[in-house]
Amino acid sequence: SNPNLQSRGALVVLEGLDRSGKSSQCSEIVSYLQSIGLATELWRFPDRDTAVGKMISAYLSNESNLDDHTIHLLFSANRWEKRDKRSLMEEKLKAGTTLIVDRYSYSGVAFSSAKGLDFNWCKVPETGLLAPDIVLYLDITPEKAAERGGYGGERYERLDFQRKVREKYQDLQDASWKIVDACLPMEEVQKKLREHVLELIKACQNGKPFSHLWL
Ligand code: FDM
Ligand code: MG
Repeated sequence: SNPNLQSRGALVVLEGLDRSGKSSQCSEIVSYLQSIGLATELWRFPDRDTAVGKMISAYLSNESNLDDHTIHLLFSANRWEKRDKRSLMEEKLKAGTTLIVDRYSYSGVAFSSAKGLDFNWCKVPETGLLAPDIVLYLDITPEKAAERGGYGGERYERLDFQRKVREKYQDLQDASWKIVDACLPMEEVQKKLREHVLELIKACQNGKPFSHLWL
């Protein structure tokens, strides 16, 4: 049989600035898909529970300092380590589970290049990871995002820096991206995301082939 025509789950990535509503919308989509009987899991990067994730977490909370290149590679390693022994991500998808992923390689490139690291250098360690079937970008200006109760105390949660990140996100957009206005009422954002995801899940059930970064 043609392996390209195997039914599988969808790899859905949500991206956006801090306070764009990503995490809430991720949980919402997961509950919705599960409620209509679709096998779905919520993933997020960084995954702070792994050994590498703990180093990332210490860095983000300013408990440790690392060279910009070093932390960039740790974020990337945190995605690669999900392939320990076997590709957990691909296995889940092949088993028919849809993965809703809160941040992925695009955050990796956008945040590190916003610090001044070379954009193409930032992309290299992500090469060969599974490409998402869709990137749902929750678009918001950093000013509007800041109005939503402000940022927490983590590194990167500053208006001037978020402005740079938004520009880098714009340079990363490709055909797999859907831009959703994050300032619409929450129910409308929710509705748009659900529509995109349901259409995609159908395509994946019909054997949409996998692809890898960078498309
Ligand atoms: N971040 C996230 C990066 O700098 N690189 C990455 O590869 C990823 C996945 O980590 F400021 C940044 C983005 C954000 C911070 O993310 C922590 P959460 O979603 O706020 O936990
Ligand atoms: Mg954050």
